[in-house]
Amino acid sequence: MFLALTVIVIGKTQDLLKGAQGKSEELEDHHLDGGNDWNAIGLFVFWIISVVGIVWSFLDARKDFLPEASSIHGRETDFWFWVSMSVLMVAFFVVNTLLFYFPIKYRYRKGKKATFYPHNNKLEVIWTVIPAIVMAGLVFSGLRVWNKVMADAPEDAEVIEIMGKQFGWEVRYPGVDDNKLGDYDYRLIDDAKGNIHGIDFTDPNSFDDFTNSSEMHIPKGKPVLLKIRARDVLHSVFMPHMRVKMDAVPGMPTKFWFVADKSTEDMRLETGNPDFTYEIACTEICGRGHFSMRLRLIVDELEDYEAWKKEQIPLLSLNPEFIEKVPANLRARALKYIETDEMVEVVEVAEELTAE
Ligand SMILES: [Cu+2]
Repeated sequence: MFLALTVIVIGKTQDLLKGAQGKSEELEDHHLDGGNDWNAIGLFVFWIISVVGIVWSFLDARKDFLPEASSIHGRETDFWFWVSMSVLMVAFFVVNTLLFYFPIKYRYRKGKKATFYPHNNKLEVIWTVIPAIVMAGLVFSGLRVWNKVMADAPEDAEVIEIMGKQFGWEVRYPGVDDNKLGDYDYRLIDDAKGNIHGIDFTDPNSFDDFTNSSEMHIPKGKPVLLKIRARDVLHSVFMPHMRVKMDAVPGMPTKFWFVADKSTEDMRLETGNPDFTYEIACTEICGRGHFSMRLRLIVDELEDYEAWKKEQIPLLSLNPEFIEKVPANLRARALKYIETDEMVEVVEVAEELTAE
């Protein structure tokens, strides 16, 4: 196919060169008359086929579009996305229709002379000012929404940390007692000893922190502040249904706050799909296991979320040896998380299992 096209193009070029060298008398009628008609019509047909293709591919892809956003800011950003899309589509169709129509209207015809029309100030002003106003309108309305999304989270927001690593997401919750995440330091990361987050146990806020790497729970209708970080390379937190996307950068914490207002259960009813589940994906190619960085996201009703939180076991309870890192004056407070009823139970079950 490509070779055939090359041969045709070379042939055409040779004809044109002959024309330029003044040997064109008998070529003129054939190539510059009939040929021009066909070129002009061909271009316009190409445009019509393209329009059909564009409309078809858009309609065909609609079934794969994301459902309506499940977050408040998400519906606002979607609205402006579609406003921009509509403006661009109108401009695209008008400009290209003219572009492909002009070769027909102004094609060569015997005896027809071209007009010399080098400049028109009025036209220049119109096609500079109108797009400038429309573009500025789009940019500023987008910026207004962006500033809202990036503003500080409300005081009462649920703070949750999500950390990207090769390859998976580690989620840390501030616990039920203080709603504050404990400090961390990358130098404290110790996979072998279970401190994958590098939590600093000299900070009492860390005592009740609990973690999860298999799924993430968030409450419905309450602001959630995601504190985002990465342990090794660049990752990117993407919650498509929430329209949340933010890079996770090693050494440079980022954040994103939002309000999810449709629970997983709501979405199951809305989509009619009993298996519907929200998800988090990594959208930064971060290595060979990038594809596997999928995390289930569960949006619970507030009461269910609070109940779920109470069932979770703090990291300190799961790894009592971390008590060694706790300064002596804070040990009494830390011990509370080790000598709990649940922990006694866990130890008993573990003993039973080993006995078997
Ligand atoms: Cu990643």
